[in-house]
Amino acid sequence: MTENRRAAPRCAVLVGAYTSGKTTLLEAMLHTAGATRRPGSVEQGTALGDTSREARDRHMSVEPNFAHTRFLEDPWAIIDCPGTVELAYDSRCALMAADMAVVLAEADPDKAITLAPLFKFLDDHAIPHVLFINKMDKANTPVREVMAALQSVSSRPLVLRQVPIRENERVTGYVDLVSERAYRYREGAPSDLVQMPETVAERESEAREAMLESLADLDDSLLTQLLEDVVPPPAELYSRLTEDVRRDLVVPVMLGSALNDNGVTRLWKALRHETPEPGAAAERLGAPAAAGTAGESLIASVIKTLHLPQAGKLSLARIWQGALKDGAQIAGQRAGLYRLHGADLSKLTSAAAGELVALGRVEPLRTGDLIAGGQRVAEPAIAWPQPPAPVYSLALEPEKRADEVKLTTALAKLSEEDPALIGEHETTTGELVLSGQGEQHLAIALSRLKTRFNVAARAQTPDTAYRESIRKGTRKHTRFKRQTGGHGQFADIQIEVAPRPRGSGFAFDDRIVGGAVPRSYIPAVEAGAQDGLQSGPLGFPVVDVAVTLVDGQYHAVDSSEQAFRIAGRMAIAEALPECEPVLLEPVDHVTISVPQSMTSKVHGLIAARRGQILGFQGRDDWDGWDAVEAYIPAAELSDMIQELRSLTMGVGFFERRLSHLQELTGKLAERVMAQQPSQTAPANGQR
Ligand SMILES: Nc1nc2c(ncn2[C@@H]2O[C@H](COP(=O)(O)OP(=O)(O)O)[C@@H](O)[C@H]2O)c(=O)[nH]1
Ligand SMILES: [Mg+2]
Repeated sequence: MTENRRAAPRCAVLVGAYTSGKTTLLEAMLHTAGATRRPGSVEQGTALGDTSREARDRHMSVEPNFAHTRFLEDPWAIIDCPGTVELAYDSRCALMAADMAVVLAEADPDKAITLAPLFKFLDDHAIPHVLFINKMDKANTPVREVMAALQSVSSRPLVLRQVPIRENERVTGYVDLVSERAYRYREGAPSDLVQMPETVAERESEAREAMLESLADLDDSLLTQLLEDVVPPPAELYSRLTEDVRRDLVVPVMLGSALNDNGVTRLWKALRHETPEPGAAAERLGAPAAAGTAGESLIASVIKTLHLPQAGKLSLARIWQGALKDGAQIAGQRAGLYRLHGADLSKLTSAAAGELVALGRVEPLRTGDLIAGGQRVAEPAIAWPQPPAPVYSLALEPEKRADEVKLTTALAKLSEEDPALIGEHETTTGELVLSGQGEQHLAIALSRLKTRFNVAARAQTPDTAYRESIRKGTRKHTRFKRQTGGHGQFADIQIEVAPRPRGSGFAFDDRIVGGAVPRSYIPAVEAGAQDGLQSGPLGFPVVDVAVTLVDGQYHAVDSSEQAFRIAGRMAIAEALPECEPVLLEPVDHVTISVPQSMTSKVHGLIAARRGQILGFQGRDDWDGWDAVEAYIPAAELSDMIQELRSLTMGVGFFERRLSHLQELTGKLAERVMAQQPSQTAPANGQR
């Protein structure tokens, strides 16, 4: 790197488990880079990030925090992502446009598994990343053990770059394995170069050996040198590392304490050398292909959408090519140009390739959009990752009836901000159902509805879409007759009702001969039957029933379509109670994904929820993970994600789709019916 080069702004994204110290590391990075005089504190609420009401209430990041700074003249954007699994999609969108990810871990082998989904995502997309083992100030597990646990969940080799120096059980510094220099940590200040302590020498040479072997696995000339006992010069090692990291072939591992600024300058330097130019991320997103022949036209990717009370809609976008001026036309609209830094939104006049900017009020833009030449690319060559399948839902109702429309509009904005949130009117139950990644995810959404959109909503477990059917058939003769003033109403029908196979739906037929019921009235009987099936004797829609009109009578003056429709409905209402009604519950086909060591726990979970295991097998796209398939009643799925996560350290997840309806009898059925408020009125009460 030449010193006079004007570097394009690069983007590092901080990810990792919840409470591993990402937001604290962002503070330490800004402080170390000289952007702040003293680091803010998560504990004291003085950090740059986590300023929203929802973040403060929960003492955790609930949305990405954006920051901009310079380190040794190079411009950087840093995105600090929320760590909870329920908000993982935000991190994934940020990672898509990252030049480098910094994965935070704690020095705790038991927590390593929580990083498995993140490592898989990074490696599936070949996103360069470094691992920062944080909280070394209170770590007492040997780094070797932590490394082994982390390696078991990473498909790429982890290369330890530092070994800790311990004095009296405390980590007081580190040895850099490339330069073989020892440093002593100082609180809130750069480390001091010191003499390498005797006690660490053996561990140092062993770890250095391991590092060299990992690098030699990827490079023949290095391998030859090692075999010939030639000591490769640091410059060569640095350049090998840089190359391998940029291609996501190895993952360097660094140690530190974000809280005390320890190891943070070292991390910055690694980022400075090893982070590729923005072109690599642009390539990953298919940006050059979108450029076509237009060499200098604007290309950018939208990584996050926000709706802020004052600013309105903001699309956070990374520019890959071209320059962007305030007021430029994007997707047919005039885009305001801003920079979002913490909670501060400042106006920009122009921005260049590499920058992370906020575009104001461009309504058509969505997260994941590729913009080329001022237009959205309709079908980008490289697809943006889909939001995860919803695993938890709540039925919402505005506290004030008049807020119905306001609630739907606000939900639409929330799903624009976070596509992992889905608000939908459920046709089967008539409820407005909000679905997402878990209790916390939805609680945050409900809070935002109130604080940002001023709509209060009540939430409850959504209704299960129960149905009912019949076990045997019957024949019914029904006469509808009424004399009201002038001419009356008259319809007389005989129907046969019979059960049909499960899943085959409703069927109607007639065996009318000799015009006992005129042809023109027969469809009215069918419509009436369907009316009657809307709600059966148990209070639920009736399915899988055959109705046959077998005979009837009419009156030349008093009969009408309406009269036959009413008769059809009455006949069904009278017939069904004689047909052994039976409750049906929806059963979903569920695929649960978990690390193989946890598969047996999942079997227990399925059994406890009246599920039926169909089988399990290793996931072909994920080493060490199983996919367990089962039929599980939908009613048992409403809170399953909580239990699954508590059994699997948060990493298990599932996908579901409605499979079929199945009979529900006994106590469970009684309970469902007792809770059903809209029991049908008796048949003759329907007039
Ligand atoms: N001892 C110690 N605590 C830390 C360190 N970094 C962060 N913490 C604490 O860990 C907690 C979670 O930190 P935070 O930055 O919010 O984690 P995040 O969820 O990853 O953003 C806070 O109480 C921090 O003060 C560290 O290096 N050492
Ligand atoms: Mg945080």
